[in-house]
Amino acid sequence: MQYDNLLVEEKDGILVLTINREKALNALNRQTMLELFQFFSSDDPRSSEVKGVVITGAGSKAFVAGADIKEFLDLDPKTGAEMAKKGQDIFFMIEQFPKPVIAAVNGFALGGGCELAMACHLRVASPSARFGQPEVNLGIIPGYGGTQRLIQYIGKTRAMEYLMTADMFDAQQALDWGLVNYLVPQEELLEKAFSLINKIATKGPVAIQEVIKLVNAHFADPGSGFDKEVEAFGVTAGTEDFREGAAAFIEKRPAHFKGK
Ligand code: DAK
Repeated sequence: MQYDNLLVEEKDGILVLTINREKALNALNRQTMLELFQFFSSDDPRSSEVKGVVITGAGSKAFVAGADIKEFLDLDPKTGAEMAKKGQDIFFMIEQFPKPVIAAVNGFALGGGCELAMACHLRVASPSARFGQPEVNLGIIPGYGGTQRLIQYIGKTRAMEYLMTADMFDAQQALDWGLVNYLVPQEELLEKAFSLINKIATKGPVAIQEVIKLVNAHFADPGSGFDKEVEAFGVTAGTEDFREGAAAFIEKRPAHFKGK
């Protein structure tokens, strides 16, 4: 598939998706949001050979510096709400993607950029990463899930402060507060994301899909997570992969999973 604002490169079975609008600090305009939708709904990242997806930003300054402010000047209540719904749906699609999606945060991750990073399953950041939800500076609120996901990662006390003050926090704070999984030098960012995906790729693919669904289920409907775990356990217990994984353990050899 051809994209204007996304670069898609395959390396060792991993798709690296680069938001490619460096001059606008990779701000998410409508076209980029559409392309994210097209990418995640296409067969490319779902094909059985793909181990996972890494999302990063072009250049060394920004992951994504927000939604493209220059495109939002003509919003009214109806189009604003419609766009928030569409944007949330795209980010849900990333959050529920059946293979690991890792944000490699290489600079500013603000507004929609912070929301995009939070929709990914894991985050690795470089020392130059800066996170924030500065929407109130513009007189709006986050519309792509930021008010909800920021609480999940950094807790209500901090989320309330950063959503109201529009302040940024740095990569070390993001690590200490649990928003990012690893903080690594800029030049090792992709390598770290790749090593996480390669490790996950040695596990049972059906089990990984179920883990993603269940962790997300906790936040969508906390009361039903235990019941969903019982159901999902039944699913994984019936797979060929489980039989292979158990046999491999007993035979003291690596497992060869088929995703069945
Ligand atoms: N949108 C458009 N252009 C942007 C941009 C953005 N978010 N961020 C940066 N740019 C552009 C700048 O305008 C500048 O373009 P030129 O002037 O060169 O043409 C270029 O990128 C370089 O930026 P700066 O010159 O400002 O670079 P600095 O190093 O001085 O500053 C900065 C870097 C990241 C601190 C600064 O650029 C900045 O504060 N950027 C804006 C951050 C921000 O407020 N982001 C938006 C948050 S609001 C919605 C749902 C969600 C949202 C909106 C609507 N709906 C449902 C409708 C979400 C909104 C947000 O994300």
